[in-house]
Order: sequence, then structure tokens, then C-alpha cells
Amino acid sequence: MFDKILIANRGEIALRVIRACREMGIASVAVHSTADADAMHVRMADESVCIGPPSSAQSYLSMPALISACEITGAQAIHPGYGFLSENAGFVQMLEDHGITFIGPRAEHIRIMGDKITAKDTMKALGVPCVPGSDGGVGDVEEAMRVAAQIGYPVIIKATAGGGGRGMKVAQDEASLEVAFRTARAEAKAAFGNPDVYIEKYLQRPRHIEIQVFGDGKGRAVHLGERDCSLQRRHQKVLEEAPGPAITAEQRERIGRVCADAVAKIGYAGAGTIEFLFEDGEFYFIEMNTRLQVEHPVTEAIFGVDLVRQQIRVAAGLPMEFHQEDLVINGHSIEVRINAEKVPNFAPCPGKITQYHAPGGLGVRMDSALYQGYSIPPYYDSLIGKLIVHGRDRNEALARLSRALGELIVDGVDTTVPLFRDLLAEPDIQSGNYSIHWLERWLAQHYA
Ligand code: MV4
Repeated sequence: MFDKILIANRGEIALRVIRACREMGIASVAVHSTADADAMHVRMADESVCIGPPSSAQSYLSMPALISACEITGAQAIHPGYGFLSENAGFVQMLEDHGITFIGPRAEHIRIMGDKITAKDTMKALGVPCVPGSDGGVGDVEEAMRVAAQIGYPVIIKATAGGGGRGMKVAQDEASLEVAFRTARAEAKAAFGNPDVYIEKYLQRPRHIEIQVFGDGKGRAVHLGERDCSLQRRHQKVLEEAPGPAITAEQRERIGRVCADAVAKIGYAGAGTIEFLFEDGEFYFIEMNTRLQVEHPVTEAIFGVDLVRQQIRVAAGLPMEFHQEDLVINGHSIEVRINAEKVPNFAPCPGKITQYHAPGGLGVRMDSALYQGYSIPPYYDSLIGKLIVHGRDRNEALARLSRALGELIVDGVDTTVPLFRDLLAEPDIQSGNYSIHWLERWLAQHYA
């Protein structure tokens, strides 16, 4: 096992990793930009290194600075958290060259899943159900027309270098396909330096269901059920829950087994998420994320496992502490993302926290790096906390969320907390009746 781990991240996820390290008797090293000298992760870690100026490119994304910080402190491994360098295959390669362990999958697997066409080809070959569409990329308008005619309209054109909603165009009919196709290619080239696109049948009213998988890197893998992350605004998740309110135990076991078998077959190491669109009882693969996700705590809550601990163990060559048959769902969990943003336009709202009180009690987890007197810097993501609740069933989780939101105090900046109080009053939210378009429609009606 490692003696010391460096956390190449900030905010609540850095705290999350430090906490796992401490429970495992591993020393933690925080890194920070000059803007984060007073941040909670710096205070909570055993030691810290300043790695550069405020801009992420020169600090949290600086590979030489991170490797130097490992060399100075003697850290043997890096946990990347999410975002920043967590899905950068070149970084994993560079760490390997310096004898530093990356706590995550192999560079090869990050690279495969980073290219969305290769990811889909790979998953299809592994028996994972995919959205009907082109086999690989589509090079010209004529080919696009042929594929679209075969699968039927509407279709969606996606950039292979995109993902997470970037670089997509919907064509409702043949008349609009040529413009959509050319625009998609031009935008992909401009945004990612890669014009390659592929085509899929456009699903009109799906849910976003993602399966949590975990591999030991030696051919064994498990699944930890699904999360329903359909409530999104501009491809940013707002509320996540597990289990999915529309997923049956049979559907979960079937898709879960397919996913676990797929990642086992490629020798995947650590935590991964396989994203699907779910419509009319069917799962359609769209992307795989090769990192720990923001919303991992809802899975931890219902399975009673520590995913970061398992990531560290697997990176150290140790086995996972559970088998598939040990993984039994207990109750229901919901997470809301608390952003320093002004509702209704969601404009970032950095500033000084004049008062902070975290909710507590049975079934409540608050993951946040906030403290009273802290100044949220303007340079980074606006996520300032995640409130995760757990109940014996969905109704208990909802009641607990409502109660916990009532206890939470974040003063000095605008936050998304009022939005959640309004959302919880909605019958569709109370019943779990929502698709990927529900939130945008609701926001347009209620915050117009
Ligand atoms: C789709 C789709 C409909 N049909 N693909 C957006 C993010 C990226 N991960 C995939 N996305 C979508 N792909 C097909 N074939 C609709 C979306 C989509 C979406 C997906 C998940 C959550 C929110 C979304 C909001 C708009 C569009």
C-alpha cells in the first residue's frame, strides 16, 4: 500500500480523497494554486504544495508542477478526482514514466473511451447495447443520407472528440441533414481540432441512466447498479438519484451484468461509469466515463461502500473488498448539487461566505469544502457542495432532503438551494416522472 498520496484536485472532491486516505493510514498531499492558499483541502491535508498561479492551466492542469510536487513530497501515487487531469491519457503515461501510480484506469482505456466512435465500437463488440446509427464515423453527406434513411429520422450528429453534450446537432428530416452535418463537422474541427462525426437515431424522451462499474485490473469486475441523472440543465447535472425510479430489479441485473462483463473482459481498473439513454424499457449506450464521478455518493449510500478506498486498493494491486453477490441495495439516495450561482440565469456567483451551517442527522451527508469566512474564488467550477441523503425508500429520502435543505445555511453568495426547495414541491419530482428534457422545460415555465 502507498504511504503517501497526492491529490491533484481541489474543493469537495479533494476532501473526499483526503478522508479516504486518512481512514487507510495514508498520508495526503494537497496541491493548490495561489488563489487556493486558504482553501479547506489545503488545511485538511497532511501537507501541501503551491503549484502555480490561479489559472487552472498553470496549476491544477500543470503536469510538470504535479510531478515535481510528488518528487518534493515523496508521494507515490496521484488521485485525480474528477475534471482536470482525471481523463487525460497523456498524463497517465507521463506519471508512469516517472514511476508515479495513477489512481485510475490504464491510459489505453482512457484513450479508447475518450474517442466516442472508438468507445461505441468497443462497447458494441463487447455486447453492450448501443443507439442504432452509423458503424464508425461518417465522412460525407451522401453517407450521412444513407445512414439516416436506414435508421429513420430524427437523427443526431455527434463529434467523436466531443462528449458530455458538446458538438451535437439534431436533424429532424432529410431536408435539414446536409446543413446539420456540415455544421457539426465544422464545429467539431474548430472546437476539438478533429472534424470526425458519427450519426445516431435521435431518442426523443429518454432518461439518462448510468451504470457504476468497478474493475480490479486483472479481469474481475462488478457493477453497482444505476444512477438516474436525467435532471440536467445545459448538460450540467442538477440532481441525481439511485436507484433509478424507473428501473426494475430485472432491468438492473441484466444491464449491470452486461456492463460488468464488458469491463472485466478489457481488464479495466478502478471506477467507471457507463452512460445510457433509457427509453421504453431499453438501454442504449452513449458514452463511458473513466473516472470517479461527482454523483458517486448516491451509489455509496445505497451499497454502503467507499468507492475511493476501493480505487486506492486496486491502484496498489490489492483486490476489491466485495464480490457481486455482496452488493445489495439498501434504500434510496438523492444528491443535489449546490452551486454558487444566481438563479434563474445560473450566472456564477463567487464571493465571501459570511455564514455556513451544514445539515446533519440520520441519512444526511454534506460534501463541501466551505467554511465561514471562506472566499469562493472566481477561477474554478461553481460547485460548492453536494447534499446527499439516504432513506429506507424514495419517499423517506425526499422528506430527508427537504428537511436537510431547511437546515442548510449558505450566506454571502447566491446558490442553487432555493431551486431545490421549489423542485421538491413538484409532483413529477415527487413521483420520479421525469426525462432528460423535464428540467429545461420546467425552468422555462417557472423562471422565465
Ligand atoms: C442523445 C440524445 C438523444 N438521442 N443521443 C447529450 C449529452 C451526451 N452525453 C449525449 N446527449 C444526448 N445524446 C441520442 N441518440 C439526447 C442527448 C441529450 C441529453 C442526454 C443526457 C442528459 C441530458 C441531455 C440533454 C439533451 C440531450
